[in-house]
Amino acid sequence: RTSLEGKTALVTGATSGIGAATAERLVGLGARVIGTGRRGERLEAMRALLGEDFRHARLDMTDAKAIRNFAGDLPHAPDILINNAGLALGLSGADEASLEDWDRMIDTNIRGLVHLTRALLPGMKALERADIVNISSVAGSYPYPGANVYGASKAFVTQFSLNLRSDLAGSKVRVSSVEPGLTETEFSEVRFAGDKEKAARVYEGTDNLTADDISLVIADLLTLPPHINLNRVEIMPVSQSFGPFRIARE
Ligand code: NDP
Ligand code: 8X3
Repeated sequence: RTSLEGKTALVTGATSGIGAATAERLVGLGARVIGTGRRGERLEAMRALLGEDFRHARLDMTDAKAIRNFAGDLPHAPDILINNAGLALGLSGADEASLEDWDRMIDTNIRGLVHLTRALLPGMKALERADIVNISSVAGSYPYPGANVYGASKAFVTQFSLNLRSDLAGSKVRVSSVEPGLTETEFSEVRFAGDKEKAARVYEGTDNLTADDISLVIADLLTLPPHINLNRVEIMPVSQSFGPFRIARE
């Protein structure tokens, strides 16, 4: 295992769920973490919890100019970039879904992620070694009803990760697509517009994954010997598996 001591990690969406758990774990492993998100009070709470190894900046991933300024103001490129900020909005069929929701998922999960990555990539490539971990989803590989644009945005994240590997051939930058399944966070609360009861039902009786579980996998891949690149890591709780094809009959 390699050490994260002295490394700087940028974690987007560090105010909740997988991002918050990852920030905490990486600080625990000796990294200095810069956490971002829109909710300033959550970032302050993370700072109070994690101390001076956690620095933070408010950053809305749908704001291209803010991303450019944020990346330009960093004193140096991070050794580790965890592209985690993202969301699903709604579970309606594609003929009924809100275009506004679709735009916001595209702007956050795709546009924001590629803008930040593009801004940081030259600096990261110049480092002796660096890591990019993109949080995709099982929804990027397997279709399910109502996943329409969310799932497609995650398919983009996975393929972008693999294409980054192609473009970074010969460099020391590793890139991984981490693809979690059912993980209890604020994800479903956001998807169902704040309906906590509906969100809780998603996880009821499932022995689901937790944000901490995903942070464990992320820490694992970051501390593997530097010549090992996990291209894709798909993770499900044992309670989750695959359904049959749906066949409509006359
Ligand atoms: P949470 O809702 O708990 O966390 C989402 C994080 O993303 C928050 O920190 C939020 O910060 C941030 N975020 C959302 N929109 C924006 C924005 N416009 N600008 C900046 N930050 C933003 O959910 P998860 O922890 O579950 O989600 C993290 C990632 O994991 C997402 O990409 C999600 O798609 C993915 N994922 C989740 C799974 C699950 O089952 N939970 C499974 C597979 C993948 P803030 O609101 O403060 O801006
Ligand atoms: C989140 C997992 O299955 O709810 O990406 O789409 S799922």
